[in-house]
Amino acid sequence: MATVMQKIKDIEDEMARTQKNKATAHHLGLLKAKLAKLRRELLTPTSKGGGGGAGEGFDVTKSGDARVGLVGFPSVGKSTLLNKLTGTFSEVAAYEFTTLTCIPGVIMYKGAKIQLLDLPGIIEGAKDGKGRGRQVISTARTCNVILIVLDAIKPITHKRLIEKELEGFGIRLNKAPPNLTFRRKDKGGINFTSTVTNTNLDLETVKAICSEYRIHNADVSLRYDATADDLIDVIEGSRIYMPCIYVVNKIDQITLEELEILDKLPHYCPISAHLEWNLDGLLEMIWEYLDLVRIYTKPKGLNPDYEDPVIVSSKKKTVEDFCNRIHKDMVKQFKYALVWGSSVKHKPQRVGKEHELEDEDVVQIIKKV
Ligand SMILES: Nc1nc2c(ncn2[C@@H]2O[C@H](COP(=O)(O)OP(=O)(O)OP(=O)(O)O)[C@@H](O)[C@H]2O)c(=O)[nH]1
Ligand SMILES: [Mg+2]
Repeated sequence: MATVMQKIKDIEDEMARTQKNKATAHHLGLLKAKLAKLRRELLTPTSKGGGGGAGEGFDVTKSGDARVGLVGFPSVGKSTLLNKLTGTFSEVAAYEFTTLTCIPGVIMYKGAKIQLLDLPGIIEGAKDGKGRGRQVISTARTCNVILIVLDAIKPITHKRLIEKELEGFGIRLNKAPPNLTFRRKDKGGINFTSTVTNTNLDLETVKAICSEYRIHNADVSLRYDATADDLIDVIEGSRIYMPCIYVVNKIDQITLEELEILDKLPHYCPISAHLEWNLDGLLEMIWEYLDLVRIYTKPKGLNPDYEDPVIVSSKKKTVEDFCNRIHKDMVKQFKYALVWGSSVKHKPQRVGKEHELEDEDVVQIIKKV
């Protein structure tokens, strides 16, 4: 019996053999869809073929305002970084696979409590069940930001390898969800429209992908030059779009010229964990990528509490979200709020619970009597 992993390998081999051109586009699209389906099968606990167990993460309780995970090959310095940033102890050693489980630490930054997770090193093929990779990547899926830790003296190809492992698990790095609409229908066949010129997808490819999912009637409309993978992501669903920082560690071992190149790359942060170089720069970057909003509470008749902000995500920053962070019953008693800060024109301004707050706003909640 061919295992799921064998089937994945076969398809990957076939894709590598297939020349990419207009005539093969729909066939490649079909193979990509098959691959996505097999990968999903590998992750569902009921799959027989996979090997390596279900896609369950490490059992570490979420705490604090946000979660950041350290992912990388063995011995790149993940544990060293956790120790320096959080003061938590995670064993450091020159041999590979020193860390065997998930070790959490806490960073206090700008009044926010950020949970940092040290994870075991992953190896190529992790997504297909090698080592503890699936557990590592399942845990990575629960994070708000991922730090891919790279060793400055190791080949740059390592970056792509790690990315491939995460992508195989449905994690999309530094990418917005595809701007395309996919709507199933009862009849009418496959309809394909686009507001831009498409270099990747044509009707035939779209049909091939849909047929792999046994979808025969659907409207697909694009607003940008989407790829076959983008369409598959939308059909599959359950993709996670995650901000990611490439932390290049051990820069104490490279030349200044090499460092200057690294410094220019997008999403890169060169550091030396061991010598504590640029850890402040990294913290600042983590903060930026977490995209959090600090709200100061002002009890009636008192000064705002600037020491202990309530932290909300910039995607969920209404007054209601703020109330829910404080207490689950708070909105029930909510009458209106007084807000000072950049989200309002007047000081203070009276707002309802739909009002969107901005970083460093001050809020006083007025309850119903
Ligand atoms: N030169 C240099 N060595 C470092 C630096 N950071 C870590 N190391 C060394 O790299 C080796 C591996 O460090 P760890 O922190 O254990 O690496 P890890 O990524 O946690 O490794 P695993 O747990 O095995 O996946 C140790 O010998 C560290 O002392 C650095 O900034 N510069
Ligand atoms: Mg370690």
